[in-house]
Amino acid sequence: MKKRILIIGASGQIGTELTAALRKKYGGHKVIASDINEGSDELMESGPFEVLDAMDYEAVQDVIITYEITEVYLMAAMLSATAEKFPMKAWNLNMTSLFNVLNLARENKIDKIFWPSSIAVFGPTTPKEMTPQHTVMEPSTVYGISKQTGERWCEYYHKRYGVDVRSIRYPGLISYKTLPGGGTTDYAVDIYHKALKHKKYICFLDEDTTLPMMFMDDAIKATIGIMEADAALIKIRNAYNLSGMSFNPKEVAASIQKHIPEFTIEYEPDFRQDIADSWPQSIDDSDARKDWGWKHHVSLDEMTEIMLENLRDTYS
Ligand code: AKB
Repeated sequence: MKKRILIIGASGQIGTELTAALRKKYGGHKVIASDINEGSDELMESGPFEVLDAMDYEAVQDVIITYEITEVYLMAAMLSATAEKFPMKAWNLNMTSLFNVLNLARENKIDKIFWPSSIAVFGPTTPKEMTPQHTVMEPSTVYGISKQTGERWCEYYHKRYGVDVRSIRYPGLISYKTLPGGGTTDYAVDIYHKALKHKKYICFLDEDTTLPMMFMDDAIKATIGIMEADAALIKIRNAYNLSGMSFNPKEVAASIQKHIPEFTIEYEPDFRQDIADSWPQSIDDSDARKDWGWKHHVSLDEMTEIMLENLRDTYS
C-alpha cells in the first residue's frame, strides 16, 4: 500500500524528532511536515512542509487530499503548565484538532491516526505506584481532562465507526535535540542545559517529586512501533500505558553529579508542583509490552551520559 504521512505539529518537541525518524525510514517526500508557523531549515528542507492550523478542518482536509495522505500523526497540543494559564484555548486546541482528524478518518479520507495521550489522564485518586492500564481516572488539570476526554472519543470512533486510531500515554520526555514547551516535566530537560551552562539549577519541583519519564529515542520507537503493529494486535483503543523510567529531581541531580561533581541544585516549587503531585510515580505498561511488543532501552544514567555528551559542545 502506498504510504503518505502527515505530521501536524512537526516543529514541537516530539514532532521534530518524529519527522526526522519517519523521513529516514520512508524517505523525505513521503512525510509531510506541518505546523502553525514555518519550521526550521532542516524541517523545511528535508521534505515537504506546510503551514497548517490543526483547528482548521478545511485546511487539514486540503493538505490530506493534495498529498494523498494515508496516515496522520497529530502532535499539536497545549501541554499541562501552559494549559493551566489558558484553559479554554487549551481545551479548544486539544479537542478541535482531534475531532478534525477523527472525522476525516471517519469519512475515509485517511486510514490511520496517531494521537498522543499522557500520564496527565490520571489524577490524585489514581494509585500512584505501578499505575494500572485500567484504573480510577479523575484528572485535575485542563490538559489531563482534554487527554482523558480525547481517549474516550478515540475509543468511541474506533468502536462506532471503525476508525484506526492508536495512542500511548507519554510520560515526561527528554531529548538533547529539542526543547519541551509548557509541560510539568520540562525540568528534566532544562536541568542538563543549566548543569553545563551554570553548574547550578533551580528546580520548580521538590526534590522528591518522582514522575514517570522516558528518553526521546524510546518514545519515538514506541510511536512508530504502535503505528506499524498489525491492527489486530492493538487491543486498547483509548491509549496504552507506556513506561521507561521513574526519577525525581534529586536523583537526576545525583546522576549529573557523577559527571559534573560541582553541580548544585536548589528547589523552589511553583504551581507546577500541584500538577506533578496529582500524577503517578510509576506506570505498569505490561499491556503495551504484551500486545505490540513495546520495550524500553534507556535508563537514567545512560540518558545522563547521552544528554551531557551531546549538549557539551553547545556550552563549552
Ligand atoms: C507535560 O508535562 O505536560 C507533558 C506530559 C507528561 O504530558 N510532558
